[in-house]
Amino acid sequence: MSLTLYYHPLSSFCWKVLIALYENGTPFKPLSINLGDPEERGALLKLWPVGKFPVLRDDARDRTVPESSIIIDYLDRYYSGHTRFTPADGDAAWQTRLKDRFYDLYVHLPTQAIVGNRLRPADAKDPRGVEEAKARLRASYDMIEAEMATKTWAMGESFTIADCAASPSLYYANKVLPFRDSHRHAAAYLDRLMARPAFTRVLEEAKPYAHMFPAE
Ligand SMILES: N[C@@H](CCC(=O)N[C@@H](CS)C(=O)NCC(=O)O)C(=O)O
Repeated sequence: MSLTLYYHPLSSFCWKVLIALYENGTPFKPLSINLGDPEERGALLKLWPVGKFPVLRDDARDRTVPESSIIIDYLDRYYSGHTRFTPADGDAAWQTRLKDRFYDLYVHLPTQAIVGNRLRPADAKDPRGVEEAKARLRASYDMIEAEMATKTWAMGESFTIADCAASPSLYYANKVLPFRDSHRHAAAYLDRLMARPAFTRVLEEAKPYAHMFPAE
């Protein structure tokens, strides 16, 4: 098996790539990294000095691929399967990538900021940053609500990289700023994502670690 994924079962950006791998049944070796363990963190830093996961190592092609969107692009190109994550058509391609960026930058990152604030010591909290992140999320929820009134997946009828990005970001966003009562189309979209077998599997595998998610 040539692919190894450096990841953690609770990490939201790792979920995005796991969904893509499970979607196509791509064989890979999962290597869970505990960032609190200096040796395991060192192994990750050696591959990608930024120190963030997911990182994919492909021994067959002697490539190290960081960044969730880039990993999915790489899988689409060299280990493609039934689900193609970015359409070949030019306009559909850039629109799909735009949605991938939207979910990462305007749903996932503000969510991460709110979760990150929960992990800060009491004397280092950033209430202003949290308020800004919540305002960003509210604006994003409104956009998603309008979009998903008429669509099954982010791009319409095909499941793409944008849905891989939407799955963890909406799942965790709903935990830090719930939207089920205020945005019913966005909530129905999250339900569809959670019922997709690849994401259901990711959620099941994360269950033993769920207690590590910081409450308030
Ligand atoms: N832009 C990156 C973001 C990756 C990221 O933020 N990963 C988090 C886990 S969800 C991480 O590694 N956090 C550990 C740290 O920042 O030290 C991607 O798309 O892969």
